[in-house]
Amino acid sequence: MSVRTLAVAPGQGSLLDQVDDLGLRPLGRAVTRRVLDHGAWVDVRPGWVTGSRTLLEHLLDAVPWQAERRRMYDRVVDTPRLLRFYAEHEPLPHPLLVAAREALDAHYAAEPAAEPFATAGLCLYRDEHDSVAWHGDRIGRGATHDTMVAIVSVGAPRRLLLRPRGGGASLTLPVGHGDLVVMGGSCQRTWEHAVPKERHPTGPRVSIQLRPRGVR
Ligand SMILES: O=C(O)CCC(=O)C(=O)O
Repeated sequence: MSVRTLAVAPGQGSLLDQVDDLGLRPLGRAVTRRVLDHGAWVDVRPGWVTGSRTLLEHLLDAVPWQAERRRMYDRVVDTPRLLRFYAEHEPLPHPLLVAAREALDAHYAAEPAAEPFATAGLCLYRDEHDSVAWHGDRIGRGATHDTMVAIVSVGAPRRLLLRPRGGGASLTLPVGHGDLVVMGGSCQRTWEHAVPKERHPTGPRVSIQLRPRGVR
């Protein structure tokens, strides 16, 4: 599916997106952790990818985006975003994603639930109408074991919401322009996350989710 019509409007990126070369800033102490209830945690590293507008434009063009269809009652409908899943050992669509995966493996090597990040799920939110509903990544081991899911965002900022699975106040993380969020501990089974639709016009955002083997 071509998404060439989603070209990024001039001035749409942040200033940093436009002036910096494509690259990765250090992780280290720039990563801040928020400890959540029930053994979950979330790490944030704003602006991890520099020059992320270049990466956005490349991914919009080079990734063979696919629409996914879901049954809803008696109808089959398109899910409101485009997707492409890269299995373990499948070449990734840009070398920066390989560098990001290696940097994350090194940074999180000492975590109790450390495992190499193996797969990459890419999602394209074309505009403010695209979204993903509340869910945890509970296909596979995320349903029973602590794990980590790293999300790198390029393009227009959206809101990533997290809430305890049984209900409770949600927290909101802005994600776009090269930001990194890592959900860890029990987050996939005790918390849910969502990217809601927005009311105001929003440009494209690509979310790159890196997961260990057997987590989806
Ligand atoms: O857009 C995001 O960053 C979240 C995507 C997500 O939760 C998923 O695809 O499972």
